[in-house]
Amino acid sequence: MSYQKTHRKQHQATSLALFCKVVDNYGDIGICWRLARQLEQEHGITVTLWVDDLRSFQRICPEVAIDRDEQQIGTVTVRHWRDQNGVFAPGDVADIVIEFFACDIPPAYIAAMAERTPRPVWLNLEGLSAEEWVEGCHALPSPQPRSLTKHFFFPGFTGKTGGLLLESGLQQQRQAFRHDPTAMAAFLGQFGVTPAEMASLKVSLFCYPQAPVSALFDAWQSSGTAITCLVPEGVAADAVQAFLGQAAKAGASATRGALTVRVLPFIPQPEYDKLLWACDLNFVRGEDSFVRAQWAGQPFIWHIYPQDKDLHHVKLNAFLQRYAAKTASLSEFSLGWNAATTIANAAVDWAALWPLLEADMQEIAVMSIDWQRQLSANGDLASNLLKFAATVE
Ligand code: TRH
Repeated sequence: MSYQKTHRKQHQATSLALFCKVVDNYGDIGICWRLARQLEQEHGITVTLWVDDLRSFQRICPEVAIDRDEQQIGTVTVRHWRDQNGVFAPGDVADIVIEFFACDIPPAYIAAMAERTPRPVWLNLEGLSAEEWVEGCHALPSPQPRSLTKHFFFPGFTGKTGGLLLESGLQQQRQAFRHDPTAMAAFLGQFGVTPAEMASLKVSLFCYPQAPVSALFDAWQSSGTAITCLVPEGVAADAVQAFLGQAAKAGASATRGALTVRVLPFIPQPEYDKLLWACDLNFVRGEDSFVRAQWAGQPFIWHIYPQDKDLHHVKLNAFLQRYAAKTASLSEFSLGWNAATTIANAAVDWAALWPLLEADMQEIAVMSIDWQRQLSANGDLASNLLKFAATVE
C-alpha cells in the first residue's frame, strides 16, 4: 500500500491518542486494544487509549482494573473516558488522534488540537465492510471547524483500503502452534476437553443470540462425524442451556448423539486466537473475531452484526462474493446462518446443508490460505495507518 505524498512531514509521529466508545459487546474495545498494542510494540509509538467502558475491556483483558482513571497495561496508557468534560492544553494532544467509529471526542480536546503546533493528524477509523464504496471513501478528508481536517481511514480487503489488523509474528505463532500437538492438547485440555473430543471435529461457536443454534445442534446430533462444539460462557446461552439441560456455565458439557457441547470460560483475547487455531471450523461474529478467523486459516462461518432494515445482508453478500464465490456450500450455509436466504429461516434444512459444508471443508481450508495471501499483500492496518498519517499535512 502506498499513499501519494505531496510534502513530507518533518517529524514522524511518536505519540497517538485513540478514543474508543464501546457501542456494544467487545468488538470496539477488542479492535482498539489490538491496534494500541501493535502501535506500541511494533512501531514504538506512545499510545494513550481512552475507553468509556472498562468492564467490557476487562472481559477480553483481565489485567484491566475497572476503578482506575489511568493505568498502564503493558506499555499502553489506558485512560477511563468518563465524559465529555475535561481540560486539555495543546501539550496534552498527541501527534495522531484517532476517533474509532466516529465517536465524539471531548470538545476541549478538539479545541486543544486546534491550538497545537503542528496540528495533529486526526483520523476517523471506520468499521469494516467488503462493499465497493469503501475504496472511494478511504482516506478522504473532511473539513472541520477551526481549520482542522479529519480523514476517514477504512479497514478493508483490497489494496485501496487500509487493510486489516495483523501483528507481524502472528502467522509464525499460529503455524508453530498448529504443528505442536502437545501444545494444542494442553491448551484445550485446560478447559476439560477430553482426548476423544480432541480427536473429533472441533468447532468454536461465537455468535449473536438470534443465530439458529438449536436447529444446527439438532442436525449435528445426527451427523456421521463426532463433533465437539466449544462455546465461551455467555454465548448462545439459551440454546446451549437447552442442549445441556443445565446452566451454561464454564465447565458444563453434555453429549447427545454425535454432538458434544462444552462451555468454556470467556477467555483473554490472545487465548481466543489459539482457540480459533485449534478448531477445525470457527463460528465468529461482529468484526474482530471475524478478522481473526481469516488469519486462523480454518473454515469459518460469520454471524454479522445485525442492522436495521437488514442492511447487514448487503455487507454479508459483499463479503461472500469476495470470499466464498466459488464454494456454494459455504455461501449457502453463511446466508442461512444469518437468515439472509430468500427462504424463511425456519425452512433452512441444516441436516442437508451441513454434510455439504463438511465435504467442502478441506477445499475451503486451501482456499483460505490463498485468501490470507491476498489480504497480506495489502499490508497491515497499523503500518498503513502510520504511512498514511505521515502524508497528511
Ligand atoms: O463482541 P462483538 O459482537 O463486537 C462488535 C460490537 O458489537 C460492535 O459494537 C460492533 O460494531 C461490531 O461487533 C461489529 O464481536 P467481535 O467484533 O468479534 O469482538 C469480540 C471480541 O472479543 C474480539 O476481540 C475477540 C474477543 N473475545 C475474547 O477475547 N475472548 C472470548 O472468549 C471471545 C469469545 C471473544
